[in-house]
This record gives sequence, structure tokens and C-alpha cells, in this order.
Amino acid sequence: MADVIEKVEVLVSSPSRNYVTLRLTTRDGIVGLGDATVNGRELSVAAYLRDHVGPLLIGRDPGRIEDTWQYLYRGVYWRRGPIGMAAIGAVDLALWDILGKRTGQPLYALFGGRVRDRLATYRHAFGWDLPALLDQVDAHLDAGFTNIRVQSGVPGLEVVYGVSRETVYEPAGRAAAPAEEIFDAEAYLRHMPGVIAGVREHVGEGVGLLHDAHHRLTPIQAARLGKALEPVGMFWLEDVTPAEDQDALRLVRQHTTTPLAIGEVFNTIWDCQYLIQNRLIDYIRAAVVHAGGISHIRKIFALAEVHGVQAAPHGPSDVSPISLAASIHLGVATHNFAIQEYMGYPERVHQAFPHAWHVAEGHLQPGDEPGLGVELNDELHSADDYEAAYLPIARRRDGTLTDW
Ligand code: CS2
Ligand code: MG
Repeated sequence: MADVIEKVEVLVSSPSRNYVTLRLTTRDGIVGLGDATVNGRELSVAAYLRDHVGPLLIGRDPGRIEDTWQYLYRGVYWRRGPIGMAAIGAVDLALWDILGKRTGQPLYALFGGRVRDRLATYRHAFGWDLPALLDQVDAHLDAGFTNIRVQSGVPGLEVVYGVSRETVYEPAGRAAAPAEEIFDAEAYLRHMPGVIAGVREHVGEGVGLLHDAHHRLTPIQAARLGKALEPVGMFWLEDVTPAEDQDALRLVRQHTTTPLAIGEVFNTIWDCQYLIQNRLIDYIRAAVVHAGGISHIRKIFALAEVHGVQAAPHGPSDVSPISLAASIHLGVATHNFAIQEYMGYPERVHQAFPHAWHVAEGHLQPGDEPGLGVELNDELHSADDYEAAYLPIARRRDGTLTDW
């Protein structure tokens, strides 16, 4: 007799930063975990799972993974969107986890086995000025990492997204309302190419340099940045323009050979179909949790493979160690998977989600535990620790919102 889902738990917690975690338990006692975190909108996904999805899962066969995905996606009528897709993604992750545990296999084995021995990753380096940035770059190089995302402060701006004057940084700030900051594209464009050229001069050739513009430029500004960075030889330039304006990237492409990456805000294959089929990007950045889970993101990666686009999923601290585990399992088993972002986590997050995946010689490894290879340390998942946190809002000098 097929096993059935007996218990659905939605955990909202904050082991130093907020997460939403789904835990499914089957009648046979197998536990599957899913990440359902949407940074700054956590409680909406929790409610979606608790009120609308959880009750539908009770009594279902956990082995019917694709059928459950289609049931939750097509059955709802209101398709797509970050909240619904993260909820479906969490269920999908938990069901794959259960399948792995039932069969005693790590997920990468169920995806067809390894196509690579180790998974490339990139780390974040930031600094308000070049010397501070180079300190972080050097620390990553010393630890064996060879691909680094570089972000820096900009003269004339008080704050810059992705950069902190301290040594630690979290994208979302704990407060009842989002912080507001001023962004000035001209000041940014005047300053940034010189900073990145300075990093290249410091590290020499052979180190992959990445930069994230966080959707804040117009197409022609983005083209100018891409062109200015050509002598540096970037690994990629990320999110140069707002991701929903897909033809913007055609314009950027016409002017520069700097590789383009986009897609952390996408949640379905239909959000990136045009970009991929028209080869307007080099890397698709959708995250497993936000793009409907393993079952759906595999379809995105397969479409990308046909069109010579590579997978390079989002991996900041707001993508929990559960979702990152899924990405790493996919990474070692997917041929066109280029690189996995690994921002790193506060120590308490590692303790809250003990995990088999690990860093070895500057690369990521999934470990060989069955399923995702992640557990929950229940003591560190208390709803009392949750506190609203929001991503900042950027305005131009005239007070209008930037386009991200
Ligand atoms: C960034 C993130 O990691 C990235 O590429 O763009 O910091 C992103 O802004 C946050 O994850 C948003 O929650
Ligand atoms: Mg990004």
C-alpha cells in the first residue's frame, strides 16, 4: 500500500533571520522538508500553505510528485506569482526529500547521477571603498574561492544596496516598514567600472568577477556599464535592468559582449521562456524555492540547455539551507549548470538547519545523505523569534522609485 502524507507543519522562525519551512510527515514516519521563504513577505506564504495547501495534502501519496505539482498549479486557477509558486515549491522540495529518504538515495542520484565532480560557487565581497572591498576579496581567495561578486559604495550616496559599512550584511532590515534610500545611476555608473577594474588589477587573471546591479538601470545605462566592463573580462553582470522588461536585454546585448545574468525574481518557465529562446541572457538565475521547486526548475534548466543558456541559481541568505541543498544536488547532476551563488549564513542558521552539503576546496558538495540531506534543529525554530523585516526601497533624487 502506498504511503500517505499524514502531517503538515508550517514553521515560521528566525534563527537570526526569517525563514518559512514546510515539514511533511508520512504515515510510515518519513519526514520531508521544504523551504517557503519569500524575503519580506514570509507570512503570506505561510498562510497560503497553512490555509489552502496543507489540508489538500493530507492523505495524498507522497510519491506522486509531478501529479501533486500539477494539481497545486493547475488546480488553483490563479496561476504563477511569487507567493503561490514558493508554496508549491516548498511542497515539491519536501516530496523529493521524502522520495530520497524512501529509496535511501541522495537526490542527485535520482536526478540521473553526477555529471561533475564538484560544483563551482561564487561568494560575496563588498566594501564601502576599494581597500575594504579588497580585504573581503582576499579573504575569499585565501579560503580557496575563485569566483567573487564585487559590490562597492558610491561617492555621494549614503547607502548602496548589497553593501554595508560593517563586515556583515543582510539584504532585509528588521523594522515595521522598509528603509528608503537614494540611488543615483549617474554617480554609480561613473564610479563602478573603476572599482571593478581596480579589483581585476589586484587579483590578476583567472579569478571570476561578478557584479549585481539589482535591476536599477535603464537599458542604455546597462549597455554603457556592460561596455565599460569589457576590458575587465567579467564572469557576468547581473540584473542590469528590471527583469520583467525582457526586450530591454536585447538592447543591452546589441551593445556589449559582457555576459548577462538575470532571473532571481522569476517564478515560472513562462517568465523566462522569451529570454532563453532568444538567447538574450547567458545565465538564468531562478531559485529552486521561488520557481516552483525541483520539478519545475528542472524544466527551466532543460529549456535553457536547448538554447545554450546556463543555470546559475540565486543563493543569498534568504534562500534557506534546504533550498540551497536542492540547488546543489541539481548542480552536480545538471549538465548546463554553471555556478551556484553561496552568500553564506550566520552561524545560527547552520545550527538551525544541520546539513550534509558543504564547501570543499572552494566548491560545493551535496553530501551523500538520502534526500536533501538537511534536518531541522527544532529548538532554533521558534515562531516567537520572527520579526518583520523588509528589503529597502530605492528612490531617485527627485523622489520617484527606481525601477527594480
Ligand atoms: C541579491 C540578493 O543574491 C543576490 O543576487 O540580488 O541579495 C537579493 O537582493 C535578495 O535575496 C532579495 O531577497
Ligand atoms: Mg541578485
